[in-house]
Amino acid sequence: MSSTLPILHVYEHCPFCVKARMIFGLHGIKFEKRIFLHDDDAGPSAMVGKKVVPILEENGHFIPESLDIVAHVERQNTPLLTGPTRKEIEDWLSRISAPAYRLFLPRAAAAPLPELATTSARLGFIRKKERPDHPFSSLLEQSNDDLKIVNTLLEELAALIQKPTAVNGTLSYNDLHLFAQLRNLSLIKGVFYPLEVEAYRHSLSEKAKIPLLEAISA
Ligand SMILES: N[C@@H](CCC(=O)N[C@@H](CS)C(=O)NCC(=O)O)C(=O)O
Repeated sequence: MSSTLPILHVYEHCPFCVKARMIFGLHGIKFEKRIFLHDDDAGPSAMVGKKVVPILEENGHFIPESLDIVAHVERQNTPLLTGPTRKEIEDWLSRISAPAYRLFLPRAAAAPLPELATTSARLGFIRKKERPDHPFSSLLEQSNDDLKIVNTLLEELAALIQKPTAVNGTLSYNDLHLFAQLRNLSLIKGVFYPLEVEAYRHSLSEKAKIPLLEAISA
């Protein structure tokens, strides 16, 4: 019998995919998670005309764009992301983005991720993401400096978290963006989580049914 569950096509390391997965998990809606190999250009292109994830496949229709997927699920159910967003959270996310990405990228490239399960997928990922002026080796050499920045920012975040279940007290779009970033950080060893952040990331992981990446952290 063929499955009638919605299908989310994702990469495991992709923060945009985490946002799409979160909205299903938070609503308690079952879906099938399918992971493209990173060098499979044809699969996503056949669905939405370009190589991109996440893609929601539902009743023969394909929706790309994480926030369009989120809006679609919210429209079809009693909305959950009803809380206000806060500029402090958006500012915090933009400040952590560069150091977090420098730490994340070389570790993701070496991690046992399903989208990198073949040699050609992994090599393709490295070729696409590694910049000649910033080779992964130099990003790794910079890790201690970046860890200091990230750990200081996490101290600041602790003071901004209003409840472990929602950064602003009630679930909002801020929680999607924040948890997606924190989940990526969980791939990095040496990140220190103040109590408030630790409680928040575990609570969201559980509520959204998206495991952190600690088991494969480096
Ligand atoms: N605006 C899109 C961005 C999605 C995006 O950039 N996805 C990345 C993966 S994290 C992607 O598919 N990049 C193509 C690639 O890695 O080849 C969204 O929010 O869904």
